[in-house]
Amino acid sequence: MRRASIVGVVLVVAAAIVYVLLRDVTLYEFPSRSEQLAAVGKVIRDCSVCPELVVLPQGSFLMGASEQDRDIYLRSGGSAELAAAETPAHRVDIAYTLAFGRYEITWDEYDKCVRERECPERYAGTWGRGRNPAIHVSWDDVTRQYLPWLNKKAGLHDKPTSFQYRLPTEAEWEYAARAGTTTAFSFGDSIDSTQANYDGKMSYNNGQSGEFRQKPLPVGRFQANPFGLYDMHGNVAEWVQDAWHENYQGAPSDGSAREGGMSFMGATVRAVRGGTWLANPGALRSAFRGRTDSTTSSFSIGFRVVRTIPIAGNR
Ligand SMILES: [Ca+2]
Repeated sequence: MRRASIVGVVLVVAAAIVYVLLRDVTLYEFPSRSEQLAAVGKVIRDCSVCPELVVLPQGSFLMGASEQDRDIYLRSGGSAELAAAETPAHRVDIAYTLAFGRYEITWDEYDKCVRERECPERYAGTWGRGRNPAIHVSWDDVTRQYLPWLNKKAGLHDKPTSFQYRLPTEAEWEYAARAGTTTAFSFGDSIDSTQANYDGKMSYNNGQSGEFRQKPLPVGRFQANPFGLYDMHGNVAEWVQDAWHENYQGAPSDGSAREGGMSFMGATVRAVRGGTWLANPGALRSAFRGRTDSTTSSFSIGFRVVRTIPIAGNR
């Protein structure tokens, strides 16, 4: 009896150690398709200063607004010009495994790069740092400084670029925000201020009006979406890789980013997604597209990171 309980304790401790190790060990690739399927929904972290990532399922989805989504948006006072940017809706296949940032990158995470003098110091406003999302960080700051630093910390800098941390593409971002849903938001066609951080005084599609908090909130305050991701709707809008294009004519269907596009004062205009803590509810829709140039430092724009995990021999 006694020996059995000692063996039991040893097994539990061993399992706990394996769990902790796995959580903090970079998963360069899945040994097989079955291990990749088993990992869907798991949270991984590649190093002590690395953000948590959620392993997403592969799949395909309709990118852009459905007719119903657009009708409700326009009826709710949405802009016809912005609605046109969400068309034509088109099928996108995400036929690879994405590990997607569980939260917006926080000040705690960003400032570790600043302390090592690899990222520029950025202003947090009067709202504090800690678990609040990092803001005033430009697309250029993210891609030229934070991501190279993070890849070095995770030991990914000398791996093939297909392993490395990067911004999500616009298609990947919408796939992650929808999380298998086709409604305006991952929780349905209306929204209230218990579900996300935005200008909750404004109602949408007969939803309740509520609180306008007038500031970014620490990440993870609201319920996660069906993929286990937090704050895809609201809090801070999020940089994506893609250059801005007026609509989805000619958009790729394989999840890749679009480059080219327009520039402003010599800087490429990039898409930002998800709406902000001071946005109207229509701007939090999964289909909604914002834009600004890559040098913009805004109190309402942050970011999250992703990386692809290939299956061995299948990069
Ligand atoms: Ca967000």
